[in-house]
Amino acid sequence: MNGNRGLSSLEMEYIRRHHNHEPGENQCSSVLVKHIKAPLHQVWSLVRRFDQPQKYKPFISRCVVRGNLEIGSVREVNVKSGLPATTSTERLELLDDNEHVLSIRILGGDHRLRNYSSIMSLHPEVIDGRPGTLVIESFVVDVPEGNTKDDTCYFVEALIKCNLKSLADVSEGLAVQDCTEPIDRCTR
Ligand code: A8S
Repeated sequence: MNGNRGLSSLEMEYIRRHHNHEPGENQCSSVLVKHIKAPLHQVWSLVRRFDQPQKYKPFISRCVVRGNLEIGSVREVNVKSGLPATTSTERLELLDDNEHVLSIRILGGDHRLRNYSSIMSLHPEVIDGRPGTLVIESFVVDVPEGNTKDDTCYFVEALIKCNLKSLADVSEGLAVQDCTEPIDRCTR
């Protein structure tokens, strides 16, 4: 955990409710928070697409899901060049369209994240008087041989920050498109 620095009591309550990882001795775990100026349904429509992470994740070039999209579905993800990885195999653990929670687990791939599992939860909020979305993403992962907990957390947090920034950009773009016309139905 990041020592709960800068988290509001509401954020802490959401984390207690949805993000209860139990990191082992040789694992690291952390939570990131992002406020997005787009309504929850817009952000959720991107997050819930387990079969299309490339819609907002900037490092993913391709994704294939075998079989139907359901809990337990597995996706094969290709990573763009320039990163210390090319593929990742990931399983859908939880997809809750009522609570807006998505959880995935990494099963394998040619990267160093072993026993990685993450949870994303979305919560409606009001930002500057308009509908916005609070996104909370947490993870737990093994600390690889020869790395420290801090290094591992820093690496994963950096990737997730990029994903959340991009999620905000794409969702906010969709929210602006929604505003074209008629003007009175504009949600931003
Ligand atoms: C996610 C979160 C992460 C993805 C990481 C942390 C990854 O896709 C990238 C580089 C790696 O070294 C590991 O929700 C892996 O996507 C960009 C291939 C898993």
